[in-house]
Amino acid sequence: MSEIYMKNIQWFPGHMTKTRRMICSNISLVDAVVEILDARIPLSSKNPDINRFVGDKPKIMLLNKSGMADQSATSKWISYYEKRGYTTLAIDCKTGYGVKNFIPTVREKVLASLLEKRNNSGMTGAPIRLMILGIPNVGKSSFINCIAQSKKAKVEDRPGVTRTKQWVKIDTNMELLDMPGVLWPKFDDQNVARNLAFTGAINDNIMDLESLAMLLLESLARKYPEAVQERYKVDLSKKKDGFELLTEIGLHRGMLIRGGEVNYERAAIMVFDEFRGGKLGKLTLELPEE
Ligand SMILES: Nc1nc2c(ncn2[C@@H]2O[C@H](COP(=O)(O)OP(=O)(O)OP(=O)(O)O)[C@@H](O)[C@H]2O)c(=O)[nH]1
Ligand SMILES: [Mg+2]
Repeated sequence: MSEIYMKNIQWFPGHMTKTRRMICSNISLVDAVVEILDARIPLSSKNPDINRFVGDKPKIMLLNKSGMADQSATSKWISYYEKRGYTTLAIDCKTGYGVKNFIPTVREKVLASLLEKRNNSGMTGAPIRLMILGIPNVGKSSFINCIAQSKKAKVEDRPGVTRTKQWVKIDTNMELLDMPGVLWPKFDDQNVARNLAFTGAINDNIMDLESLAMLLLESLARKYPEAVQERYKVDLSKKKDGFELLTEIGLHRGMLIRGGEVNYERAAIMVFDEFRGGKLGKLTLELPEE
């Protein structure tokens, strides 16, 4: 990631290197992989290394947090991934949307041939084992809790909550392997790095939130001007840069320090809380054709 946004150059934490190894050493224990993407950033949240780690294991993609994403964009992303051969579902673990389609899709589509083989050889009792992968904070543990209908895995609103692998038995037919979130060591595209930071996949403590909030506001003002105007009462008839937007929003919300200057840190934290909390509406930050 660019030095402008990072306080700390050592940004790829050691625990992620361990997770990458953990994926490779546990992959032979599972029948398929579930890759959870963030429906607001369905391309940026796709780990380019995962296919290499999981080899030819069957795979299903879930676009989670779809309740916070633009519905028409989510449909476009589903066709995008389906066209590329991935079975893909939109879900939301907060509301439960789409989750009931998961087990039937795994049984009837993703693992149909394996289950048929097991059936033919009389091995019907073996449980289906699935590894749950995805970037930090995307909702892997929430998804497991949603399927298990109980709080078996720890969930918090920050990246890096799950620190090691954990098997969760759903019933006699299914076991899910929760994994820590994993990123990749180098972002070739700055937009990808920004999208990950905007949505909360990277620890906020290692970033310059003020510059990041300015970039987020610029991006939202370009893609969803009505949402920004509606929420923050800024006039977007004239093009404004991120600094101007954050200043206007801070002034409007009365977030000032002594002397009347805007408290940019507070304003930035507020913008992130509101964006990540879905207060600006249902937004998707990237579209397949871009
Ligand atoms: N709005 C919304 N929030 C969600 C959804 N799924 C998860 N969350 C929230 O996202 C945050 C992270 O969820 P976790 O389940 O801990 O994510 P994780 O992928 O296990 O994160 P790590 O273990 O840190 O990698 C929590 O605050 C969840 O409540 C969803 O579908 N919609
Ligand atoms: Mg987790």
